[in-house]
Amino acid sequence: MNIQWFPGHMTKTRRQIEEKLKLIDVVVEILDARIPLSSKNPDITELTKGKPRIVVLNKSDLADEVITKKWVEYYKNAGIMCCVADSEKGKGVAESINLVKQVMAEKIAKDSDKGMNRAIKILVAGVPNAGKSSYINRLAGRASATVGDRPGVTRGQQWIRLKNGIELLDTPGILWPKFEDERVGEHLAFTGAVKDEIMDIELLACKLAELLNENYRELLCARYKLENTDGMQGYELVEYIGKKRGFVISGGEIDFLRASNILLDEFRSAKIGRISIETPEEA
Ligand SMILES: Nc1nc2c(ncn2[C@@H]2O[C@H](COP(=O)(O)OP(=O)(O)OP(=O)(O)O)[C@@H](O)[C@H]2O)c(=O)[nH]1
Ligand SMILES: [Mg+2]
Repeated sequence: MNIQWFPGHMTKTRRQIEEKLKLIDVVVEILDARIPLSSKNPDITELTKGKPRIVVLNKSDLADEVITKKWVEYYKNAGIMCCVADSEKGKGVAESINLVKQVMAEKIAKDSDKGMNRAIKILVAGVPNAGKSSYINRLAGRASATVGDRPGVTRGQQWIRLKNGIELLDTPGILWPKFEDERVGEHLAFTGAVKDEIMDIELLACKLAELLNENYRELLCARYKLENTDGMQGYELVEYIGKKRGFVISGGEIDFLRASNILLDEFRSAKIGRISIETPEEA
């Protein structure tokens, strides 16, 4: 799929992160728990090299619990601090701050020896729509940052100060100029990290349908009352979904775009079920 996903403002955000880096103590990278591989931005890793880092597996309420547990194990084995969060309900966000304090413990102790009480400054980074602003709002206990269910909501950087003195820098979501593997772009698009306007929604839905039929067939069939989907191609599945939902246009044809949008929407909101697209075995 040939997509233009890297608008100019992302270059600007990268530069702004670079400029602020000197101030930053810890990086909290917000990943989408359904796609921890694809939502890990290699540019952010490179940009923040040398800074202590914590990974937040956000939107865990939408992901497959069994697979999320495997991811936690994976990060633990890799020596990466990680926690599981649902920033919409506020689950796991406090735990992430405990991890921040843990990685900062030595510095905090040194500061306190010198009689200093410096605020910890956290860079909150991640791909568009991962839930960065929601995470910050949950920690702040107020709607300080604008949130929206589409990518590209946050447009500028903003410091938000918590009651305990910790300061968080909210940043616009960024992608990177080239996806090495085209599946990365697809997985980001499934979850809504790439603007739908630039995607071929029908093709995207076909790819998702095939993937679900392979890994979550029971959920897919139960949701759309499908039968015998073994070996079906993506377009056959989407058409079948459209037929079952009665999305018929003039001449008895199936409204393929409508069925495509429904499938994507219902995957994104976990109406089909809690689904993870990527497992640690692929890492
Ligand atoms: N179910 C669920 N939804 C979430 C979670 N975190 C955020 N959301 C929703 O995801 C959407 C995007 O959230 P934002 O906080 O705006 O995401 P962002 O990373 O700041 O996005 P940009 O600023 O566009 O890069 C919103 O509709 C949120 O309500 C979560 O843990 N679970
Ligand atoms: Mg935001």
